[in-house]
Amino acid sequence: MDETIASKSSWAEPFKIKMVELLRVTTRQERERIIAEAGYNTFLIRSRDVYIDLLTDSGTAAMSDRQWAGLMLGDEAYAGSENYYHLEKAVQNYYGYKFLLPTHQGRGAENILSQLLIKPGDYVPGNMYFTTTRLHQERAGGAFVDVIVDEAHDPQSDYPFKGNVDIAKLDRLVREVGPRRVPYVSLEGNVNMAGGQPFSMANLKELHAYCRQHGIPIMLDATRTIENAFFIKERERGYASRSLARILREICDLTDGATMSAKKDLLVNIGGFLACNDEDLFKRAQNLAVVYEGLHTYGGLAGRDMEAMAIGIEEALMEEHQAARIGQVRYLGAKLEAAGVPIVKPIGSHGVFIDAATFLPHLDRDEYPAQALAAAIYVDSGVRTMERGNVSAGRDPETGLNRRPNLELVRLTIPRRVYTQAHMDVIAESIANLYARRTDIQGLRMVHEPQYLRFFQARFETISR
Ligand code: PM9
Repeated sequence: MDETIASKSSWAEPFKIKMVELLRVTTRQERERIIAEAGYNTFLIRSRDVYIDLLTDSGTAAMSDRQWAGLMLGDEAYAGSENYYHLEKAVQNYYGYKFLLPTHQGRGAENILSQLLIKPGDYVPGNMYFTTTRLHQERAGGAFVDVIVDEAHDPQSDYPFKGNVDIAKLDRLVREVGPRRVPYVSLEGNVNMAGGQPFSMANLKELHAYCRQHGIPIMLDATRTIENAFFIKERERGYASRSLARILREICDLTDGATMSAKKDLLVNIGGFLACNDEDLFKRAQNLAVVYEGLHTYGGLAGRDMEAMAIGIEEALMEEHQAARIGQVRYLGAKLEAAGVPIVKPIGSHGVFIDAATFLPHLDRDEYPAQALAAAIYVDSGVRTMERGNVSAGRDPETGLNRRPNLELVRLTIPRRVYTQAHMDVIAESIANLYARRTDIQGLRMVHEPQYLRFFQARFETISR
């Protein structure tokens, strides 16, 4: 590692606080009422009723003074905003793709990409599903096929690159259906649903060689790929002295295009993009953007949002930023581990994932242990977390049954540059206390199930024994 604060044994936030947002603390009695009114779904709680918000790292970052200053440079022209050209230059420079289409957020880009590349009856292999990504693939007529390494499905495996693609699994699919039924491989950096787990550069190189041989493009979900680059630098031989910017560029150069939710790595509250090297695909994407997003030079964003995103790319690539960001996540994870709380290993980049199936062995998967645990954590301390298990996985379109994934997790997602170490201490203490009383936690019954991405709006009741 470079000789920065990050290279010392302890780390500190590489910023100081200029403005604060006051928090409200509720009573346990209030929280019991609030969670029942929210149907035991943390997405349905009002933000004012939350003490520490670990629901997501999406759009929740604190922007820097440079980014806020960038907002004032917003060129709010309908067409050809200056900020679009700044963003285009930044994406070309750091991600290396030739063409850029801004979108309102990640799923806007996923929608366009899926509609353009997937035909009914196609198969889209990927290194574990992501909720919105798979939904758009399915709505375009494709079937998602999980080709991630087996270790990713085992919360206890401490394999350092659980985001890797299992090339043998991919090859089995390609042989079975033929390469023409595989429009692209969907490759996610720092796989969210596996606990924020990276792929290695060696694996990507192997995947690239395989895909070139079979004429299959690789489409990167670049949402947390700078965090993936951090792990490559830390864990993979030959990368310790390379900059995150160089590693990011090497990743992108091995892929054909990317969808991006800029609300994560890029430290903005809204925004995304689709980027690629194929001009024909780009032209068709620009055209489809006017149906769903807005004109191709703003894609549903204000000019100021694009400016903040362009600045965010540079800040996200600062080594000390990532060292502190991932250091904070690890600090919380280590505290929970020390208290005996079962968590996914290795600790990922964007949050600590509690293994709810091990935490609550008395609950069946169809009593939604992770949903029940997220509700119990909120009642205990006002900390808001998110279910990433049987509710998020949804139903198998063929059987109509719950998918019951092996990973039944509660995600404690850490917003970037928002909370302090003292907040981490409070969170760890509350969860450790709850772990001691875990047998009191009751299962849930789903009483309202929306058609799409049910985890956002589903409602539950407690099952009393
Ligand atoms: N991720 C998250 O909290 C926000 C929505 S789901 C609760 O983790 C990946 C890897 C994501 C992601 C969103 C999207 C969609 C695509 N890929 O939310 O539409 O983690 O900007 O991005 C969320 P948008």
